[in-house]
This record gives sequence, structure tokens and C-alpha cells, in this order.
Amino acid sequence: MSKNIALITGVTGQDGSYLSEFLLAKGYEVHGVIRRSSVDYRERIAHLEGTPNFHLHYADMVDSMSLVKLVGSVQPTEIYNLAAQSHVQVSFDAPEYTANADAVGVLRVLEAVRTNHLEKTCRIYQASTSELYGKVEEVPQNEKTPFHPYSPYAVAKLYGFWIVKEYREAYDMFCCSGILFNHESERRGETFVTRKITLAAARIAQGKQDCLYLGNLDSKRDWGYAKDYVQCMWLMLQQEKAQDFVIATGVQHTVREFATLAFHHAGIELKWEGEGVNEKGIVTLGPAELIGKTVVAVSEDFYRPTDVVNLWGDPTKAKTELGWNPQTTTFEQLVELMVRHDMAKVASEDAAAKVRKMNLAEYLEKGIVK
Ligand code: NAP
Ligand code: G4F
Repeated sequence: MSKNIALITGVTGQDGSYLSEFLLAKGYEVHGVIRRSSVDYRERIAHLEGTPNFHLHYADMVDSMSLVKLVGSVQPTEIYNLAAQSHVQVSFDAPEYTANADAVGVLRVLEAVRTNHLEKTCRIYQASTSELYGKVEEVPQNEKTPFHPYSPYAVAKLYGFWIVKEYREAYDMFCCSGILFNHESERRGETFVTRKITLAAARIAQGKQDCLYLGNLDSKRDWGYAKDYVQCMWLMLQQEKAQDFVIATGVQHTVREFATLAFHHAGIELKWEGEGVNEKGIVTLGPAELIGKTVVAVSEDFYRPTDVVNLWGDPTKAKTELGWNPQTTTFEQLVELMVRHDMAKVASEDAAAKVRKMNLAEYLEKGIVK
């Protein structure tokens, strides 16, 4: 039996870390792409480093030759192209880089496979996104809903989607896109709205932050659990035919609802007053010193030039053809597990800071630090 060899771009990200664990548990040899950074600590995959079947290589989505050489040396049977500048708001500040990594980067991966003559032996998964639906033309969105990208990030990802489809048809390659709706976890980047909320709720509950500033509270998302979603990426590559799939829970909530529930799990009940930029989340129940205080406020700094406000996925095709359960982890369970994680993280940060302070005091005393 031939060996399963996976190459994951974006291995240090939220999805890359869960997918690595998933594939290693299935007996794959897993190769991950990392890029040079001045800080070498790779938090999400630190626990996997040193595992016999897990290998890391330097390359970059904006460097064709690095990808061609890597694909040639690893000879993967499956590629999961997860690497991207993945923050929508940042794509307004760095649109050209976003296009280079998220659009042309996909082409570079496809060409690296062709250059190494692996078209018939290597299957490719492309991390596409519900942001393609953007200024939505119907709700809920399924595989047939027209695209209307509404940010530089979404426009770049649209190129990625179409170039994958083109290579599938032109060269008969097994390559497909997962149109994934928002998926979150304890490992979610701290500037995405869910994690920003769960960390702030934990800090406010523990007296370490006064107020959380957010942008559009009315924005609606279909939020799932990242750990459940990586299974679909793998399932898509195990099918007879390469096809694109919507991956979503089929349930939609506003940012305000996410915040209300997150604060509830942190022991704080909120009421909402005011509208638009004047809206506030005020504490009605919780630690005595917080009652009546505003702990959530709106800041225009987090408004986007164009915002996608109504994402709601229809996962029927994934359910019927992949046999996937979109409700494995519910919205309520997701919010609870993220808050529970961040309550512990914030508490332990304090303990770690105390140890650091003690070390510093000791070093100062011994003259090691001046
Ligand atoms: P993430 O946590 O932001 O991870 C992105 C990964 O891409 C990181 O490993 C990052 O490396 C890497 N990367 C960025 N630019 C690169 C470059 N030029 N060369 C090589 N690597 C680069 O994102 P995620 O949430 O795991 O999402 C994974 C993929 O799914 C992304 O393509 C994202 O756009 C897409 N997606 C995500 C969601 C979601 O809700 N999470 C939904 C739909 C689609 P560093 O660690 O060095 O920064
Ligand atoms: O958490 P977000 O930044 O995620 P967004 O823009 O939906 O993008 C994420 O999901 C996409 C899939 O649909 C991925 F393709 C993409 O890579 C990324 O993972 O923002 C969600 C919503 C937006 O409407 C935003 O305007 O929350 C709103 N929001 C309100 N206040 C905020 C904030 N977003 C952020 N990041 N920070 C805020 O303070």
C-alpha cells in the first residue's frame, strides 16, 4: 500500500494545527510549510514538533521556486493549501500582499504540482471562503449561490477558487475548494471577533480589562468549530470526484449574540442600550464592582470600508455527500469551550507573570539584569 503524504501550507495557523493532528492520527506523514519569522515559537504546533511523522520546511506563498522545490522533494499525495493573509480588515491595509499570497499563491501551488509532474498522483484542497458570497445575493448560501466578493481578501480568494476550477477542468487534476464559513476555536487568532470577545470577557471578569471595543455588532455569521471543519477538508479529498463544498453549521448569530453568551459564560450578564456607534453593553449581574458598568462599547476603528453582514451557510451537500454532521459542536458549546479556555489562560497568564516578576527580582538582585 502506498504511503499517504500530506503537505500543509499554513501549518502554523488555526486550521493547519488541527489538520496536522487529524492526519497524524490517521497515520499520514505530514509535512508543513513554515515561513521565516523573527520569533521562532510556533504556539499552535509546538506540541507536534519532534513527532516522527511530522516535518517542517521553510517556503513562502509568494516565492514560486521555494514551492516548486518543496513539492518536488516531499512528493505529496495530498496538498492542503491553507496558507493565506486571512484577516479581512487587514486586506484593506495590505491589498497587494493579500492578492499575492491568497490569489497568485494558489496558482503557484498548482504550478508546483504540474512542474513536478504530480498532476495524476497528488490531490489538492484549497481553503476557500464564505467571504466569496460577500454582499450576499441570497440567504442561506449554497454551492449555487452567485459570488459577490466585498473586500480585497475576498477578491483574492475568488481568483483562488476559479484557478482551482480551471486546473481541474483544463488538466484533469483532482483539486477542489472548501467554501468554509467562519470557524473558530481556542486557537483562533486573537484579532478575529470571536476570540477578541472571549479573551476580553475573561479579562474583564478577572478585573484585568475595563472595556471591550467592537465594530459592527449587527453583523451575522455562521460560526462553527474548527476541529470539526478540518475533517471535511480530508473527506473532500477522499471522494471519487473532485467537487467544491459549502461547509457551515446552518445556524446564524449576530456579533452581539456571541458577546452576550460569551460574557454569560464568564459570569457576567449584559443588557444592551443605545444604537450604532452609541450602543453599549452594560453589566446587570456579575461581580459587584462591575454592576452598572459599560464593558462593551462600539469604536468606528473596527468598521470596515465594506462589510459582509449576512453570512449563513446551507451545508446540505456536505451532509448528504460527505456524511458530515454540521452540528457536531453547537454554537452554544463553541462559545462555552472558548470562554472556558480563555478564563484559564487569563488566570494562568497572571501566575506566569508573577513567576517572571520573581525571576526578574532575583536577576536584579544578582546583577544578571541591570
Ligand atoms: P490563520 O490562523 O490566519 O493561519 C494562516 C496561515 O497561513 C498561518 O500558518 C500563516 O503563517 C500562513 N501564511 C500566511 N501568509 C503566508 C505566506 N506568505 N507564506 C506561507 N505561509 C503563510 O488562518 P486559519 O483560520 O487557520 O485559516 C486557514 C485558511 O482557511 C486560510 O486560507 C483562510 O483564509 C481560510 N479560511 C478560514 C476561515 C476561518 O473561519 N478560519 C474560513 C474560511 C476560509 P504564520 O503563522 O507565519 O503567520
Ligand atoms: O471575526 P472576523 O474578523 O471574521 P471575518 O471577517 O468574517 O473573516 C473570517 O471568516 C472568513 C469566512 O467567512 C474567512 F475567510 C476569513 O479568513 C476570516 O477567518 O469578523 C466577523 C464580523 C465582521 O462583519 C466584522 O465587521 O465581525 C465584525 N466585527 C465587529 N467588531 C469585528 C469586530 N471583527 C473584528 N475582527 N474585530 C472587531 O472588533
